[in-house]
Amino acid sequence: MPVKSRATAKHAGKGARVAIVRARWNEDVTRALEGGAIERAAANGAAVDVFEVAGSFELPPAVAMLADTGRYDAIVPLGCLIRGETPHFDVLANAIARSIAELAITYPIAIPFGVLTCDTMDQAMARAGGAEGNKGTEFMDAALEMVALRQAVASNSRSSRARSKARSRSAR
Ligand code: DLZ
Repeated sequence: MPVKSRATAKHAGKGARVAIVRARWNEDVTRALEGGAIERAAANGAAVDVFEVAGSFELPPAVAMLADTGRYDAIVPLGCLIRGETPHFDVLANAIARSIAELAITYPIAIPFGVLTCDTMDQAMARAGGAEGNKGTEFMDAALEMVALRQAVASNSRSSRARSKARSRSAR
């Protein structure tokens, strides 16, 4: 049975429990992302706890730790990787993206990919409240929309089960 409700951040925000985990590397950028994310969560009525880790590599284990508490509907990791002279950037970016994707499909909560991967600090600042907007708000939107989708799918399954129970009772 198709899920008919349109899952939007607005539907899910009210009462949602959200954790933000922010990496301190490239802190001007990650603080700006955090500001955007918190603003968007508050505008949608979600309650937010904020945690910090050293760098983006620490984001996946921190997300897993917080997910294990069972306290959150969404956990939003925020980081910023800037390309340097060595292949370090690619190694980190690939490992972090893969780990966050794995967490997102493993835990029954919303976990967006909230890590900027940029060639320069200018590119990063442009995406943290500059010319390209604030990606922190988009990461929070993506998380709240997934919370809404989960709620819609769960309530759709409950209705289907209730309908099939009613049908089997009336057939008796
Ligand atoms: C080591 C490192 C480097 C070179 N660059 C970044 C970066 O651009 N952004 C970021 O969030 N973290 C960086 N780090 C730190 C690692 O993510 C990690 O904190 C350390 O390797 C310790 O595990």
